[in-house]
Amino acid sequence: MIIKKYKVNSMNEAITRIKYELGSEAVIISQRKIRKKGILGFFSKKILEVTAAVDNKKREDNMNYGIKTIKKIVNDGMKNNLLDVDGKDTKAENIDLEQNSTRTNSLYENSIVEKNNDDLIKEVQQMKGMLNKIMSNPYGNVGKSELQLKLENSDLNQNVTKKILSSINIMEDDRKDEEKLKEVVQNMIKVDNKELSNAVVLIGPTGVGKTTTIAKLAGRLALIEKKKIGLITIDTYRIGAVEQLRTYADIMNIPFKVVFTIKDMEKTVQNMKDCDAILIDTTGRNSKNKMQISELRAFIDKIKTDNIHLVISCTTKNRDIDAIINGYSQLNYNDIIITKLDETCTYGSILNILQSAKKPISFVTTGQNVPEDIKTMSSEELTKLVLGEDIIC
Ligand SMILES: Nc1nc2c(ncn2[C@@H]2O[C@H](COP(=O)(O)OP(=O)(O)OP(=O)(O)O)[C@@H](O)[C@H]2O)c(=O)[nH]1
Ligand SMILES: [Mg+2]
Repeated sequence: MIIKKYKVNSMNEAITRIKYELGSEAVIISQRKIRKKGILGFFSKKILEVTAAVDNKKREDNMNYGIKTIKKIVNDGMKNNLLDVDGKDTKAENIDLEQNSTRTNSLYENSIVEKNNDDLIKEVQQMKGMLNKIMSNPYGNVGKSELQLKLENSDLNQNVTKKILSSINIMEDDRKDEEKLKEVVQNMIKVDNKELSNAVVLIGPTGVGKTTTIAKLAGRLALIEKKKIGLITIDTYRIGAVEQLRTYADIMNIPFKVVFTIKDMEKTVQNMKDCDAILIDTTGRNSKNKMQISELRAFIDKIKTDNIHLVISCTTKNRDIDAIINGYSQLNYNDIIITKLDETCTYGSILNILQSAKKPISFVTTGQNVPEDIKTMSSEELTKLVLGEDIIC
């Protein structure tokens, strides 16, 4: 037990000094007003004498607790950053600290050596090792498996990466990780190859390639598969949008109608019911604009189809994918079309999109040429793209 007296001008000053010298565990035992000693003291203002005490053992326990807490924080940080740090490599031999951390740690060491506490020294040394690892690895790559780096390099987002890695972890066979990876990714990609019939609606953000994809599909169905096709657009919003599709319709000699009002929608689809498939183009809408999405929904509800495809570009930023998928979810789309595969070299976004939407992929588009730059791909082919084993030129 340490007991100490403080002569101070106020209680505040006493508390500050006690905390600084004895620590926050110290308790005040007594306080009284006194005059300074000596003849001059008799005429001086009274001061405060505060007696405080602290239990040595408690202080030491606190310090141990503090070190354990810091160690835990460092450990957690390591786990978050490095995923599989097991603590084995954190021996004192690895210590090669940068200047700042050496200074901080030596403060700890001095007080510990004074106490002759071997356990504490060991713990601090372990902390040094761990801090050293974190500092020598600013990008957090140490401890990441090759597999994890491969997934990250393919632009797969964190959630999808975690999902893949945990699926691989619970697979109990002797195959190589690479083989397991392919199987896991392939199982995550669902493809919808059903024939296009009745009313087929394409929706999606602005500029992703809806109209071009409609023209490609029309070309494929009418010119190659020799089917009777009708074209409808409700995009009377963007200047030139109607003319864009009318041009394709004229070249392919396909009936083409423009729908201006919700009231006309049902009737126009009805009038084309002798077609094998009616392809309906829509206005590109900002997924964050609920009004625009609701307006679009009012049109689509009149079409009464379960052939709604959300068109989204492969070049969409990971962070925007979820917003688009969520924004359009109220339109109850059935499939995903991913466009502009030719504009990127990493295809992780394909899996990010499909995982976020939880819908199958129907088509991919691979360039601006109508009608040839559109195709269906198997989950095996898409897996190769996602894992960087194939590329679209
Ligand atoms: N590189 C590439 N460009 C494409 C592809 N598909 C469409 N485009 C181009 O993307 C641009 C926009 O295409 P649109 O078909 O007008 O896109 P949209 O979604 O109808 O656009 P809005 O109607 O304005 O919402 C055009 O320049 C197309 O040629 C593709 O697969 N690859
Ligand atoms: Mg368009």
